[in-house]
Amino acid sequence: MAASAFPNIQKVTFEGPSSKNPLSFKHYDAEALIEGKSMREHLRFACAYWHTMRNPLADPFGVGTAQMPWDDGTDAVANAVARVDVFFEFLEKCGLDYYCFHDRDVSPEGKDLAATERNLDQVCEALAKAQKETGKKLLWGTACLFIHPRYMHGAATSCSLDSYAWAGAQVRHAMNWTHELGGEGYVFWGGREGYTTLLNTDMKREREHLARFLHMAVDHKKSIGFEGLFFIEPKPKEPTTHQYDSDAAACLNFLREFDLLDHFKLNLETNHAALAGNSMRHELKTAIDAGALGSIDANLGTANLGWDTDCFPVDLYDAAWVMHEVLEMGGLTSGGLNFDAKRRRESFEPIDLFHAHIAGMDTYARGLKIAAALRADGRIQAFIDQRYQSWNSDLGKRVEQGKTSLDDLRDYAIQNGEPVMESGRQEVLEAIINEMI
Ligand code: XLS
Ligand code: NI
Ligand code: NI
Repeated sequence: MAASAFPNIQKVTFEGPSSKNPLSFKHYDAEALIEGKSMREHLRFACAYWHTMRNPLADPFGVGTAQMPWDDGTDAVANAVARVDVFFEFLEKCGLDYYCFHDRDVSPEGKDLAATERNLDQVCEALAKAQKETGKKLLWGTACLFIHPRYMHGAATSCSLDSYAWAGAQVRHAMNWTHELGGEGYVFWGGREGYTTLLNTDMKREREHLARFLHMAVDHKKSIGFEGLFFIEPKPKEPTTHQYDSDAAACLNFLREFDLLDHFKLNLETNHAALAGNSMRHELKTAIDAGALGSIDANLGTANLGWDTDCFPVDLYDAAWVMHEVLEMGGLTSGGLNFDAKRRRESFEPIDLFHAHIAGMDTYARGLKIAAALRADGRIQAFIDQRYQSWNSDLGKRVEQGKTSLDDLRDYAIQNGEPVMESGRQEVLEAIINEMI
């Protein structure tokens, strides 16, 4: 092991809500039980390699500000390997059990495809070793098909077959390593799988190519015996004007249209839901009702900005609803809560990496507690059940079973006269949530 990258920081521990120590957990108590299961098992926190190790904190108007004293700033493989130890020291000290990575976060491009593959092999060997030493696990891996200029027109939806082939090669190799590292899932986020303008785009062909690409990925998965889950991560735009996987419903439609639904679940990101103009809870319900929620990228957008600002998730309402839906579906299985989040450009010191993750972990720990409290309280669920009471009648049941006609409905309406309405009581329900928070 190399010298410590964070020599003045001890392992972060749970000190409880009254602690004023910024390097402690106030709510995340890994072994504490909620609904009979430890917080660690409920939350399955993961750290994003790209943000934690590689994000320089630049913006469109300014250069990066992040201090990374362990990084020599070069694209050398040795530098990439050196980052691995730093990353695992961070995971250990911050109490994060899982991580996620793109191939290009961990290792640089080489002079050609074969050299690029060899670079990834070297760094992934270091990742395997570090996992073994620390017991940390890979939540999911993925291929970066959006940074390099060869993907300017898209990857699996490129007008260029040559780019499409490179993308396939990259996914193949990234999936092989995800499998080798015991990854629990593999993500497809189609950053450039969409269009900037329809003026130059054959949308029908592009969507069909994407489907063929995903089918090839499914075939490859089977051929190497990878048993992890495949996740599609919806996002409506940015960097494209329109991304084909725009939201959960669009993804499900795509998967259904191209006979892929059995092979994919969704990785939903809070900030992407906001960009799509949906609440995260809407996205979660859409996926869960289709049996397709796989994993979650936990972050937070900046209201009214319209950009994927990837702030650390510190919104209690958001976290409570996310955890409520997760509890309702019976928990995340192979998925987790991945902090796809970056510090603000002004939070440039290494210690800010700790502050940011601690804030996110504590927020989700509280979200979990609030969600469990809402379920134990039961008033909201009881209200919903009561609201649909009329459907428990004989006619209601027959409608739900598909045993009625419009004639039956008419007979009933004639007999029963004008429907009597009841209040939706939204404000009462909102007040109950505030009570729990
Ligand atoms: C970008 C996406 C990306 C995916 C992984 O907005 O969230 O980070 O999670 O490729
Ligand atoms: Ni994401
Ligand atoms: Ni994102």
